[in-house]
Amino acid sequence: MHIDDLWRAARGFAAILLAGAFASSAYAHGNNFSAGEPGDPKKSSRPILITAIEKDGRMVFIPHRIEVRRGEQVKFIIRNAGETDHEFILATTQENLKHAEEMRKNPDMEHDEPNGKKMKPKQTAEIVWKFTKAGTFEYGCLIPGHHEAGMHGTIIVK
Ligand SMILES: [Cu+2]
Repeated sequence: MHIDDLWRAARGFAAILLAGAFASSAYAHGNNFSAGEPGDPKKSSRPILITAIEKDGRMVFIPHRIEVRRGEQVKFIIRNAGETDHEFILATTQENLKHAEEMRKNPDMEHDEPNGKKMKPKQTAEIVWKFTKAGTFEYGCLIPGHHEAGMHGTIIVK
């Protein structure tokens, strides 16, 4: 191989590394939520009340299905009306299942993020969220056993 070709290859490789570094830093800064983006609390939003509760041997969110318009800003007001801790994590079903798997290994993982809150019994949490992408998303409780017990809901963004 000629020395010029080696240089060209080396430059190409450096460009790939640089692109990768930018991509991973965007992810680390949390700009990469699957269900849209954190909302602006100063702007108006549609309030949606959600109750987390244990019921008839199951664990549920009421309601368990919500429809949102694409671009709409929503304020989730989530009340834990149950007798044990619950969480509300907004993502895709696939991400929530993967996250639930991680929590089985590390059950004391705490959540206080733009897309997820943990509530003790009788506590209420709020999440202001802007649904920028069309699709089907999920809110789930990832405390071990809860998702399996029924604690997840569907959000349809049209
Ligand atoms: Cu729960």
